[in-house]
Amino acid sequence: MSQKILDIDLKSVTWKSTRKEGLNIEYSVPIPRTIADAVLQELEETITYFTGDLAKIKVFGKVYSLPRQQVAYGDPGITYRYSGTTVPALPWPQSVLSLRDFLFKLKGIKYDFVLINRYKNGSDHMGEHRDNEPDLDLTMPIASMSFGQERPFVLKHKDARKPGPQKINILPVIIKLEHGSVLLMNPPTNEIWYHSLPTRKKLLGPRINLTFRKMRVKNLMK
Ligand SMILES: O=C(O)CCC(=O)C(=O)O
Repeated sequence: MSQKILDIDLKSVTWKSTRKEGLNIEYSVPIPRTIADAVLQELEETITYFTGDLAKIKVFGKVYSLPRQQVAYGDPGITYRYSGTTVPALPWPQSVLSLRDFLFKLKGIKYDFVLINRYKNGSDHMGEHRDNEPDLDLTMPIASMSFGQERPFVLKHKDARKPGPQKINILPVIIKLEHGSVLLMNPPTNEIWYHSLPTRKKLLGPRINLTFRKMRVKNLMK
C-alpha cells in the first residue's frame, strides 16, 4: 500500500523556502490526503517502538521516559548517538523503505537512517535540540516527513536562547507541519538553529514524524 506513494506525480510539487541568519529550510506538502491517510494507517499497523532503556533519555545525568515513542531504522551496521543514548538502526520495514524511495525520487538523496517519533496526542512532545551530532553527515539536508495531527514546529537561533545581555533578538520561525508534508533542513540550519515540537494539549490526534538522515561514512561498521 505505501508503495502508492511512488506513483505521485512530482511535476506539480511546490516548495516554500525560508532563509535567514543560517536558517535554510524548504517546506512542501507533496503527498495527497488519501495517500497520506493510507501511509499513516500502514505505519500505525506495522511500526513497533523501542521499549526499556531505548525508550529513556538522560538529561543532566537524570534518566526520564521519553515523552513520545521512538524507533530507528537504517542500513546494516548503523548506530546513532545522541543525548547519552546509542540507538541501533533496525532493518528497514517495507512501509518505511517506500518513504525513503519517495524522498530519493523527490530530491535525489538516498538516506541511510531514519528516526521515527510517534506522538499519541498533543501532550507528547520533543524538547529543543540541534541535530548536529558527529555521526551525521552535516553537508546533507535532514528530511522530516509528517503524518497525522498537524503540529507547530519551532526553530530558534542559538544566540536567541542565551540568557541576559548576550541574547540576540532573532525571532523564532514556526512552521505548521501538515499531514503529508516534507520539511528539508538544509545545512547549516542544524548547526545554528535549535528545533522543538512543543506540547499542545488541545491537539488530540496522533502524529508520526520520520526524520531521514545521512550518516558519515566512518559510522558504518562494516
Ligand atoms: O516530530 C518532529 O517534527 C520533530 C522531530 C525531531 O526534531 C527530530 O527527529 O529530531
